[in-house]
Amino acid sequence: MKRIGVLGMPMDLGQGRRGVDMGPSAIRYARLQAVLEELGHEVHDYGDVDIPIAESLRHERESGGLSYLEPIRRACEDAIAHLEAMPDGAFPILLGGDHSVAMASVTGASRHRRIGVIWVDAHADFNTPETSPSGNIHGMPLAHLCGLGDPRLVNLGWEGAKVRPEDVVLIGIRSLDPGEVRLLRERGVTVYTMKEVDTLRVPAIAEAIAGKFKGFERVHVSLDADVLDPEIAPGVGTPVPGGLTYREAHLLMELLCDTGLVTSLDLVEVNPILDIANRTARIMVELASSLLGKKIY
Ligand code: 5AB
Ligand code: MN
Ligand code: MN
Ligand code: MN
Repeated sequence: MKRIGVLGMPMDLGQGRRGVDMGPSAIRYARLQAVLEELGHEVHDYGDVDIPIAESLRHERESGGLSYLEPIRRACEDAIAHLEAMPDGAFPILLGGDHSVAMASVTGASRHRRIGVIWVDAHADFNTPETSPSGNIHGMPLAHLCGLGDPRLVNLGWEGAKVRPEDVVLIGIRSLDPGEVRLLRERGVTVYTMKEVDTLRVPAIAEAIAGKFKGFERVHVSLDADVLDPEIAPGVGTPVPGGLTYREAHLLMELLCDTGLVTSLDLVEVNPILDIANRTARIMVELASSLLGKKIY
């Protein structure tokens, strides 16, 4: 039994297509709390962080090539404070929102500790302001967490990197920008693209991750809905064909659960405007339940 703390960040400032700000509602409507309580967990929902809507911020859009940097920074600082106020030993679930919210969750999880990060995504989100083709901050959180990029984002919470690049594992990758490829190689991040998912298969990847993070006090899973194949998860802003199947995604969560290592989770990038009858939010809730101990038998 875990004490789970849910926090929402209804924010779409980090990406070009509107709508992921409705992700926290969609995930709650998909019965996140009830599903986790049925597994025997104690769940406390702390509500949402206050986040301004894009329409009220038009004058803040441009800040040196980074769209909405200041409001995103403020929202993350606010979320970090909420996460730090959760009781010791709680298992935080952060509901996005665009993926820039992970700058808050990983920061919250990493204080004074070496942390492993498992980034489950079609994209690496490893752009810096210099390499980004879009200026959208949701394509940059992981680089900033590793200490690369704009100091205003690198120094969220406290000064400096929050995770070592060699303690980061990416899974499901199938869309990278040229600058990301260079940075990921240079920094020694472990990358399982869809090619490795197809050839090694999920069990071998999960086993390698369990070995890599053995003995870590904290391991964070950041789950971007667009890692799933768009056929099963249409409600995402940046769909890329050829993603994880329904069973591959569940198996990954089931095997990560078996490692007993995971201590926090993000559910991000669900876009209800583009979804079909909340299907994508429902799958994200199911995946959370697999990660948090759902057993068939
Ligand atoms: B997501 C792109 N690499 O930087 C960029 O959905 C897409 O959080 C980023 O993974 C996708 O704009 C960010 C082209
Ligand atoms: Mn992402
Ligand atoms: Mn993505
Ligand atoms: Mn996305």
